[in-house]
Parts: sequence; structure tokens; C-alpha cells
Amino acid sequence: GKTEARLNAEIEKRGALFAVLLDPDTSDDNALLKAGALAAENGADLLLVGGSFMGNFKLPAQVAALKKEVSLPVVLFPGGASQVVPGFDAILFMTLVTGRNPNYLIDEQVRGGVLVKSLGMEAIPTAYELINSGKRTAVEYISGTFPVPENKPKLSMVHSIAAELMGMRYVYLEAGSGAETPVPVEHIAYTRKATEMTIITGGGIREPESAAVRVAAGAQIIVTGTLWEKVKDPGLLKEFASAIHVKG
Ligand code: 1GP
Repeated sequence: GKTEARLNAEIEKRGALFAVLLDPDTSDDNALLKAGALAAENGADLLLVGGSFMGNFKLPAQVAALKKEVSLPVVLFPGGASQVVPGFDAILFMTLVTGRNPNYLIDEQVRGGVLVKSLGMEAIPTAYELINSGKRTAVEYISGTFPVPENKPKLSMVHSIAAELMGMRYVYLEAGSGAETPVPVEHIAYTRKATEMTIITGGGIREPESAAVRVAAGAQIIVTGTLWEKVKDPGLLKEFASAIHVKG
């Protein structure tokens, strides 16, 4: 697809990409636009929109307004099939491969797939791997699945190998929104060594250095979300961008 090709070309050019996750649950019609524009002006390469829940009927209009303002790809990062709404450049079409809950292995995909198809939306097949990060996270609670133990990087690697053989091209190594600690670098490094998939990682990344070491380990898209709910600092956004853009 067009968006996937664009992301891959940008990764080739810059080494890695800086993604900002925007909260879709806002009644303030300008909030998404403001947060997205701030990120776009200060070095972000990609805007993700999503979360465990989405109960905002105005989201399609807000996404359309955002798309008019910024030239970055705006990609849906859904918590389930009910979140498939129009307006996005693409969807991370995810499977929670580290879990053993059929709902997130096939059920949501069957329900959401027909919506994606009827919207003509580009889908990026993505393995979603939940890695333990200290305290219990919303993804763990909502999905009813165990995360991969933080000291077992080979366990996430074997899930990545299987996902790649099943045809998935992206893998999202997730610590969970607001995680105490980000995905340990070993998990990233093992998946990097064993597969050719594009590696996204996020959850609990709060410092540019923390992003940089994950890029060095092989991550190609770094996601930050919670941090920007409190901090609206253009300088910090720029620091993240330069820590991630290792090829300039
Ligand atoms: C959550 O990985 C993303 O799905 C981002 O996590 O909100 O902790 O930055 P944070």
C-alpha cells in the first residue's frame, strides 16, 4: 500500500521514525488537530490515533480536519473492530500474537476486516506483542492475556518468527500505555536478528535517550503517547526527533 511504502522509504532515509500517539477520546473538537499539528511541526513523522476505548462520534470529522492541516500519515491504531472508522491513511491491522485469547487472534479481525474492506482502507498487517513492564497495563487487563516476561526476549522472538511466516510485515513490541518501564532492548534485538519485519515499539518511553537505545537495538518506529498529555514542549519533541533520526 501507499502508506506502508511511504513509511518504509522514510525509514530507509532517516534510520527510524518518530510516531506520536494521539488520544481519540476528546470532546474538544480542536484537541486532536492541535496535538497533531504540534507534533508535525516539531519532528514527528507519523501520527497514530487509538487506545483501548474509543467513544467519540466526532472522530471521523476530527481526523479529516487533522488530515487537511498536516501532511504526515495518520494511521489508526485500534483496540478493536468497533474502532474502524473512515478518514485514516491506513490501519495497523493487528493480531495480539503473544496472547491466547481467540477474540484478539481472529474475532476482532473478522469483524473489523469487513469494515476495512468496505472503506477501502489500506491495512498494514501487524503482529502485536505485549511485553511485561512492571505494573499491570490496560492492554493486559482488557485483552485478558499474559504479557511476555521481561526477562524472556527469546519468547517474543519466537512469536515474531511465527508472525513473519504468517505474512505479517510489521511487529509492534508493546509495553503498554503509561508503562513503568519500556520494552527491554533485548526483546527488540532478538526480533531484529530473527526477522525482517519493521519493528515498532512503544509504552513508557519518556526520554529521548530511551528512544535512541531502542533504535540502536533495531526498532524503526518509536511511539510516544502519554508523555505529551502533560508536556506540550516543542523542544522535547525536537529532541526526540533528533535522537530517533539517526541517519539525519
Ligand atoms: C501505547 O505504545 C503506546 O500503546 C504508547 O505508550 O503512552 O506510554 O507513550 P505511552
